[in-house]
Formats: sequence, structure tokens, C-alpha cells
Amino acid sequence: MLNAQDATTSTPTIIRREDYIPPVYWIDSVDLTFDLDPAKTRVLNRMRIRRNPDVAAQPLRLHGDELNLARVLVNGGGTSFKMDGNQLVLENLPEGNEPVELEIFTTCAPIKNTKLMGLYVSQGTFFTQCEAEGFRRITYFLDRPDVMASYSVTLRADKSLYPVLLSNGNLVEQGELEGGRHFARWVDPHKKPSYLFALVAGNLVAREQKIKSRAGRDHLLQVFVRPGDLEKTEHAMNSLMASIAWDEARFGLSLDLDRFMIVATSDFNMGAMENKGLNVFNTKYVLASQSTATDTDYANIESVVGHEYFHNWTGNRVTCRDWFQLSLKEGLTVFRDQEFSMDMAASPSARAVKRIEDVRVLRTAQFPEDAGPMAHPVRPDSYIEINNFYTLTIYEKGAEVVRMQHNLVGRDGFAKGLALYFERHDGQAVTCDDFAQAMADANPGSELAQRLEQFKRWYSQAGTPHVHATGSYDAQARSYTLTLTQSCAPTPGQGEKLPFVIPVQTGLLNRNGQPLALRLQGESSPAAESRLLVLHEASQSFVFTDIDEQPVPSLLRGFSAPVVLESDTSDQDLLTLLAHDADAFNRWEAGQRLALGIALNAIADSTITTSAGGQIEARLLPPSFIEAMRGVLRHAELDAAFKELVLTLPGESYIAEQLEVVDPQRVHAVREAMRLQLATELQADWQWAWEAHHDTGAYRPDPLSAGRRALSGLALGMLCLAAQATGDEVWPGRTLQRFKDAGNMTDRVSALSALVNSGHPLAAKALARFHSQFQHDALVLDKWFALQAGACDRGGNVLPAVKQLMKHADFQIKNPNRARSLIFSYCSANPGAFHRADAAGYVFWSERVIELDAINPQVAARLVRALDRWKKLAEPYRTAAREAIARIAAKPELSNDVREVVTRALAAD
Ligand code: B3K
Ligand code: ZN
Repeated sequence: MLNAQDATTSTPTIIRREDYIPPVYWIDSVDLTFDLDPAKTRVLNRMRIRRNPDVAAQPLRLHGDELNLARVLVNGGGTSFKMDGNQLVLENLPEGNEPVELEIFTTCAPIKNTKLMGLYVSQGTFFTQCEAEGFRRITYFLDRPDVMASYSVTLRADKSLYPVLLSNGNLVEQGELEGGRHFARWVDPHKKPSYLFALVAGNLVAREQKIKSRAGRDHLLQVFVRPGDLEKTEHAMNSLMASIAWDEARFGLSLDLDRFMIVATSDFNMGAMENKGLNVFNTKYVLASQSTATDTDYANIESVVGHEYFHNWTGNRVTCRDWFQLSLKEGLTVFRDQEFSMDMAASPSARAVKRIEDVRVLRTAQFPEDAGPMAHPVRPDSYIEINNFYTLTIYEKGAEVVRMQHNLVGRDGFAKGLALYFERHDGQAVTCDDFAQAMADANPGSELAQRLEQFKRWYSQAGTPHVHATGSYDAQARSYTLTLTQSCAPTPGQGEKLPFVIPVQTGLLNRNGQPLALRLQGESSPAAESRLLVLHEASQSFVFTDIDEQPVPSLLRGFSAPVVLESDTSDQDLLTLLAHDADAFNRWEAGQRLALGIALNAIADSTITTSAGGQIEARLLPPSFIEAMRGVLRHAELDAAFKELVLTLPGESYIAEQLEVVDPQRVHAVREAMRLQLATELQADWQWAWEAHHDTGAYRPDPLSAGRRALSGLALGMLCLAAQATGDEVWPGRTLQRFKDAGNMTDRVSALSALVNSGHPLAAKALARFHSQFQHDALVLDKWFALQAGACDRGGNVLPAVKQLMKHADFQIKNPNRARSLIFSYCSANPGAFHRADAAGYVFWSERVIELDAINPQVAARLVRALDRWKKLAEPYRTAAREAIARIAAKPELSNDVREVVTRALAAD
């Protein structure tokens, strides 16, 4: 694999999956010595390499990036070498298959590294980030995941500035050096690809925990943070211990290291990184205290700590052959972290809440990706910059592809498949085919084994399939025929799509909402009240017998496949499902479908007009919907968390996705009108909900009390919204008081958000107070920025506020968390404010993309994605968006990251 940039022509190279060839050399061992200095770090790299006998002899081409090369020695002596672009080419290595000692001495400048890839400095501490191709920014190497080596690492640094020196594996030696310096030597007992290398050096403190695994082995767990943050690490440590116990209990996978370390940094491009034995985390996913972190933060910490820990097997013990296989580790590990969170949630309804949250992410963010210019298969065929492919498709859709395999072979069958996968591939770098094959082989006779090749189209075909369902009841034959038809629209580079294997978990209800026993034609007796139908042809019919009345179908229960379900289900049937479905996911889904139907009708109805201020006065929600929502809100048995999800209307992006042509202001106005009507017509019920749920006692982040806080928070928002319409001052006043008195960050942020989003003048006072109270806590300040940038737009007031905040003393564009909290919260998460008829939002966006690209291309390329769906926009938005993208594309000095995304966005215009 070559570098993505050809230095002579500056044409980015397209990397293709079909071009894969194994490495010309293997690297058996690497011994690295670092003399750490922010301005000039010296790196001595001693490798033992040998020719790969399976590949024709060729020169060794080592990857490098922004390195200063000082010396190359082969078997202790000088050698000739040349540079080809960024690559170091060695043409005269000794012939034969004997191991060769290769020594390379380079320097780099971590303090200048604003890309946060490779070795960099964050608040005086050294960190590394190597996935996907950051190791080449540390030393010359075969920086590809199928080259797995044994690492030993010596770190040398000033002792007072960098008292803690960490790398992967076990600490085997440490001691003093002259001039106030010291050293530590680490040896990793496991072979690993270069992307899993890590080092950390700085002034850090650790929470420590000794544990004994089920297998009887002793382990030391450590969570390192900056001094002062130690008391905020309890939840992360608990999450780590829970993850270790869960992986042993559910899959029989034990921790294979004596020491497992997590280190937090506030400058990080993503959430966290699974370096072997030395995970590096964004502080956002480590630090938590009730006064600074919300329930969502607590849940995210548990999930991300779990995710990175689970990579220790799915990713680290068995890794990817090449980066096209990224979903092999990411899809599988997301599936595992989702299951972990569900198992931790324990109650069936809390499990359903987690599933709904995951599906909401998939549908609001991955489905648009799958329908836009960046659409790619779960296993892509080509890329220019691999960092652009750490996407929702690889992660979230990839997890759904694993979940479908789970659905097709069952829970025990899945565990058997995973066991076979490790039996076959432990210590190897493999492909998505190897995973699916192990699942199928461990479950002979299963639907997966029978249709494996066809199932694998989920890996190769991009786009979200649509499943159209129609039902017909035959009273005479007492049978119900369900016909499922699938289709998938073309995506860039893929015109024709072949049928997928789609597991559709199905139930039937009678008119009273009671479940019916399901007997398919030809079966001797009913099997169950819910069963898995497997759609594998373009169209198939399933005939249920012994059905006494026209049933209400409940399809795709638990969201058993990542598809768009289109059905002619009547509103009456949806109301029955909302009230009675035994499947909590579909109960929620019925409410969402009702709301979506109302929104889409209103958007299309030209008789529903908007006032000069952008508001819709008409009442859009019919009494039946209001009553159904009241029924859920007041329900005696449903969990508060579930109620909160049902009472939250589908988001603007999700509504927009259902439209051919999108007027974002119209979508915003319709959804706001629906929200206001829900707020006013259920005012007494919201008041009840607030009174009944807001006192949650001593703070605990468990699902039950978090659910009560979520519902009371929603209620407060609705009460402030209603108050704004009526001019009532009681609720805003109470909300301000709640904001001041809140005993935890969840309640404080809910109250602040209620004031900000209702546009009440008290919001300014509350924001100022919040800032002065939390100005020294970076993660809380991020919330302060995000809340303002994500606020409900009133007459275009958000963009001027965002521009003002860009000038705030606490705003630093170089810090990815801060950039995300302000710029992304506005451009990517606030469509009603971002899409302005005067195009000012797009101008702001293009300027920020260009500004960020010079600092951190990965973050900049993410921001470009905010206008992925520009072609769907109505005028004048469409032309203005296109111009903004073209303005970026016209810049000659763009990174490959940004260039690839803007080029795809403009393609086939
Ligand atoms: N594997 C890392 C992501 C690395 C992203 C590189 N651009 C974190 C994770 O998925 O667990
Ligand atoms: Zn991951």
C-alpha cells in the first residue's frame, strides 16, 4: 500500500481493496528508544525483519510522514537508500531469507503536531495516536495492520516534567539518568500491528484497582488522569471492571494482560483508542462526577470503556488484514458494547430503551450517509484517506450486520461462532469473510449457513434497503398473507443491487392488541407469538393460518434488520401497536410513525402557512394523537425513560430524510408547531410528569433514576415552551430556581436548556451564572458552548451568537472537543439554524472547514459532512450549499481528507 499522496503530481492515490498484496517483509520485532522532547524527539528504531517468502522479492518501502531522517543502518553497517515521496526505499537489503537488523534514527517535533496523529503534546503531556496510519509519523515502518511485531520500548525524559512514562505491556525496568532525566522500559508480551502502539509521558496520577479474574489471574487496572481529576475516575474504573466481568461471563474471553491502563487526554480526535494494554481516552469518556457529568455522559463512559476493552479481543487478538476490513473489528465491537450496555441495564424495558437509542442514531445519521455522496459498503472497495471511513456505516451499520447474524443463528449459536472465530484466527490479521464463515460453520443448518454468500451482500452493497409490506386477510380461509418486497436505490459506483437476506421479526395482534399464535401455512402447530421471517428474494409471501380476524401486523420487531420499512399500516393500527405491542421497540416506533405521518402531511400541505416570524399557527396534531401521547405519559406501568422517548418527536434530520426535496425551514417550523401543541395541550400532564418525577433522591446514574430525570427534564422544557406561548412567568421562574438548586449536572443542564430553548430572557442570566460557576472545567464549558450553538433558532439568532462565541476567550479551535462543541453543534446538529435563506450558515461553515483543515484535517473532513445532503435541498439552499462546497474545493492546498469528501460531494452534480 502506497502513501495516499503522490509527491510529484499531488494527485491523491486511490487505494483499492482488490489490489491487496501481502507485505514484502515481515517485521518480527521492534525495539524503540525515545528521547522525549516537545521540540525535537529522537526515535531510535531497531527492527528485525525478514523477507516474506510468499511474495516475489522487491525493495522494502517503509512508510513515513513528517519525519527527519538522520541514519539508516543494515546489520550494523551503512546502506544505500532513497526517498520516494514519503517512503523510505531500501533496494539493497541482503538477499536470502535470513533475518536482517534494520536500524533507523529519526526525529520529530511533537509540539508542532496539531493533527493529533502520531506523537503529540497535550497540556504538557506526550500522547500518541497511531490508528489508522499515525505510526509512520513516529518512525519509518510497514505501517499496515497485517504486519504484527513484538515491541519493546524505552522511554527517556526529564523526570520532573514527565514523572510517568507508559507504553504497552509490562514495565520491566526503570531508573534514573543523568541531568534530572529518567527512563522506563516496557515489553509487550503480545505481537501487535503498529496501529496499536502507544506511549504516554507526563505528570499524571492513577486510580488503581487489583482484581482477580474468573480464571484466577491477578491484574492491575489503572486509570491515569491529570492531578486533581482523580475523584472523577470512579465510574470509569467501575465500568472497566464490569466490562472485564461481562466479557468473561458472556463470551468466555478473559483479560490477557497483567496490567491494563486507561489514560485520559483533553486533546483527542475521537472518543478513545484501544492500544494494547494502554487505552488512550478523550477526557469526555473518562471523567465524571454528579456535579459535572450528565446521565448521558455516565452512560457513554460505560459504553466507550466497554468498547475499547472489548477490542482487546475483537481487534487486538484478531485484527484486520487491511483497512477495508475495518468493520471486522468495529462493527463487531460496537455490537458487543451495545449488548454489554443492554445487559448492564438489566430490565427488559431498559434494554429496549438502549435499543431505541441505538436505532435512533442509525436512522438519523447512518441512513443519510447511506443515501448520500459518501455512501460506501460496510466493507468499502476503495478510499483515498482511510480516516474518512471511520463512519457510521462501518461502526453502526457494521454492528447491525453482526446483529443480523446473531438474529439468524441465535444467542448461543453466536457465542459458538465467536469461539470458533478465535480458535481459527487468534493472533492473525483477517477479513470480514473469515468472521462470517466462522459464524456459519459453527451453526450448520442455520439460515446464515444456508445463505452465507447472499448474506455477505450486506458487506459489499452500499445503501439502505427498503422493505415494502402489504397484508391481506382472507376471512373465508382464515388466513393472513404478508407480502414483503425489497429494493435498494443505487449508490455512487453501484447501480444494480441484488436482494439481501433480511431477517424480519414478526408478530400479529388482534384488534384488542392481544398477541396471536403464529402458524405458517404447512406447519402442524403454532410455533410462537413472535417469529423470524427471512426475506431473501425480491418478493416473498408468508401465509399465516387460523387467523380469526384482520390482524394488526407488528413487523421488524426490535429493529431486526437495518432497513426502511414501508407499510400501509393505518393510523388506527399504529394506535393499537402504540398502546399494546409486546415489543417495546415497535411500540415506540408506532408513535414515531404517527408523528412522522403528521409532519410529512403538514410539510406538503400548502394551505398550512408560516407567519412572518417563521411560525405555523395551525394545530397540526389530531386529538387521537394527543390522547395517545397523554395515555403514554400518564401510563401507570411504563418506565419514565421509555415515556421520554415516545414523547420526543422525530428529529428534523430524520423527517428531512423522508422527503425528496427539503426545505429545512419548513421542516423546522412544522416540528416546532407540533412541539408547541404537545406542550400546550398536555400542559397539565407535563406539570404532573414534572411533579411526579423530578425528585430522584440521592444521585445515582442507574437507568431507572436517569429515566426519571430524562422525563422530568423533557417536562420542564415543554412547560417553558408553553409558558412562552402564554406569557406565563411561573414556570420560567421555577426553572431558573431549579437550575440554581440542581444537585447534579443532568438536572442543571435540563433546566438551562429549557430556558435557552424557549427563548426566555432569563436564559442569559442562567448562561452567565453557569459560565462563572464552571469556567475551570473544560468538559462542562463544552456543554455551555454546545447548548448555545444547538439552541432552537428564533429569527436567525443562533448564528450571530455562534460568531460571538468564536471570539470568546475560552474558545480554542485547536482543541477538537471545543471545536465540536461550538462549530459542529451549530453546523451538524442544528439544521433549523444552519440552513439560512441568506446562506450565512454555509459561508460560516466553509470558512471553518478551511480554517480547521490547516490545523487538523481529520476534524475538518468531519465538518465537511454537514452538507452531505445538499442535493436534496430546495432552493435557495441548494445553490448556496453547492457554492459553499465549491469554494472549499477551489482551494489548492487542501488535505487529502477534505479533498476526498468535497470531491465526492460535488461528483455527478
Ligand atoms: N479504533 C479507534 C478509532 C480510530 C480512529 C482513527 N481515525 C477507536 C475505536 O473505534 O474504538
Ligand atoms: Zn472501536
